Amino acid sequence: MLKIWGRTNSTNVKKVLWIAEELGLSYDRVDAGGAFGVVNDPAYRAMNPNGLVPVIEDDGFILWESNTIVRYLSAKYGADGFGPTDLAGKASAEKWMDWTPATLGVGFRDVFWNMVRTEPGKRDMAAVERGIATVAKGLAIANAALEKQPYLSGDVCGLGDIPLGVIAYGWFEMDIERPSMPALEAWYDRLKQRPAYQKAVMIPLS
Ligand SMILES: N[C@@H](CCC(=O)N[C@@H](CS)C(=O)NCC(=O)O)C(=O)O
Repeated sequence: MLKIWGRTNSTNVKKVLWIAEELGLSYDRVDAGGAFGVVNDPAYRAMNPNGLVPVIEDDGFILWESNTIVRYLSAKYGADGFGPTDLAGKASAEKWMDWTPATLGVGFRDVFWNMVRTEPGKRDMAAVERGIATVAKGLAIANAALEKQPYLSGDVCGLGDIPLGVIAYGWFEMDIERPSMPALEAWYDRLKQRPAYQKAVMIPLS
């Protein structure tokens, strides 16, 4: 059976849990990372020398890097993949997978760590403000794309929606001021209707 290492509150682990739920996969999940430790155990480091979560083991095959795992599971277990299968449609969707951490990753982390994982008196609010500005600038690009199509993957939800979908939950649920982006908000509302998203992503922020 598929095995997934990673704590459920991790942005990168959520991507893997979400695709696993979308594909209806059975899996064993092992808590790892953060307060659970495990990631520095020699056996874990042998699987992932980065000491980060997530990692999967599938029929003896070990894989790390969340977006790569999402692609792998979709290709292996999705009857028609998850999202576009034609080459151009798939590439158009997948660009959002790579764009999301590259464009929003650092800014989102600064906002999230301060607002969710740091006591109010100890927050670096300058970093929060900078992070919000960076994320908002990036999200405006996604908002413009979503004015033309219902999902980042095209007409149906797919691979391209997964990384930003996970970040969107944090963005919209944190106690921060956000600029209005109607197309992005409508897309987020659509994601919230999905049982797999509800189960894997919509858990209390921690
Ligand atoms: N590029 C990696 C990043 C993985 C990563 O940074 N994971 C974080 C959690 S979101 C982590 O392992 N942090 C240390 C820990 O949880 O102990 C991926 O996408 O899988």
